[in-house]
Amino acid sequence: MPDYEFSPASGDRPRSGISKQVLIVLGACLPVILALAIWVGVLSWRQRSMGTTDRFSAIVLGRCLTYTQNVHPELRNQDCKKILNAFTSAFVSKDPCSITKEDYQPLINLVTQTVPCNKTLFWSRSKELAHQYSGIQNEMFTLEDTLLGYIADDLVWCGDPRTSEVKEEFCPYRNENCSSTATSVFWTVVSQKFAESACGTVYVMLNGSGTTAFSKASTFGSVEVFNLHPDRVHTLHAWVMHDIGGVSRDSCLGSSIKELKSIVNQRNISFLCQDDYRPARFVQCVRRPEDPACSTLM
Ligand code: DN4
Repeated sequence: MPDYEFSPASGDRPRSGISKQVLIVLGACLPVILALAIWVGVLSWRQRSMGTTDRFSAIVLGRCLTYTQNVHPELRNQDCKKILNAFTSAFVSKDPCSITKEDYQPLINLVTQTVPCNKTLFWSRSKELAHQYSGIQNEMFTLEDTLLGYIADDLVWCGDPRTSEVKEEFCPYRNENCSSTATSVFWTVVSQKFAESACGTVYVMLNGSGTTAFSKASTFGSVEVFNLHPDRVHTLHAWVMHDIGGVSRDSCLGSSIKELKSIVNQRNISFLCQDDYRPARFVQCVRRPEDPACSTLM
């Protein structure tokens, strides 16, 4: 009998020394395996449990009114109820993994907003700083400083073919089984439109403290760069920012920026790059004025 077989006569205990060792090792590993299983379970539950943001419709309508009445009163004639209806109609009662760009077209067609030339600011892995910067330099526009980006920023939403309700407890996460979601298609569509309408010199804030400052897989690298119109955009100017007190993993001299330059130049657009653009550095230093990197800034 092979030594891994169990004998009823010996009370179903393994007969050999190797089997005992295996059992001991398994016994020792069991708590670790259990802890890992619980951790993975909690993570996937948290991912799956991210549902449509509570009071989604009220938030979108409120943001739309704030934006069109107070932030950019030149857009006061936009009809926020229509915008909300077009937004929700794009995804309610639909499978969240089968939403198409066309579903959002009625919403896109409703909103006409022009960003002045030389004032478009893209970002990748640097959302917080880009928004702080555009909040101060308020003639600069990130996507989230335009009406469509503003109403949706940081919200989650999805529908369900079985109901006409906006509210849905679980919105699927983007993964191999759901390559695009109601939210991701929206950001792709509005990012594309934002890039298409840019003109003059456009800017992008990148993060040189992450693994790579530029990634072809990001929305900036896969959608926005390829939807700039070379007849309207003559220069892309990149600012590679590094966290104050953080590491510098990539810079204007790195290979990811060389790749970006090559993509941009192939599209007949000039490319400039600047590490730690000074005005944005000042914004970073507001939080950490005592840091040596900030005391030498003046
Ligand atoms: P990023 O910093 O890599 O991503 C920014 C955020 O967008 C993260 O929360 C990403 O989630 C999420 N995101 C990115 N791509 C997608 C996608 N295809 N579907 C769903 N979520 C996505 O920077 P990025 O270069 O990917 O995107 C930033 C640029 O695209 C900016 O220039 C914006 O104009 C525009 N954009 C803005 C937003 C937003 O305001 C979202 C997407 C794109 P994860 O990949 O970390 O899970 O939220």
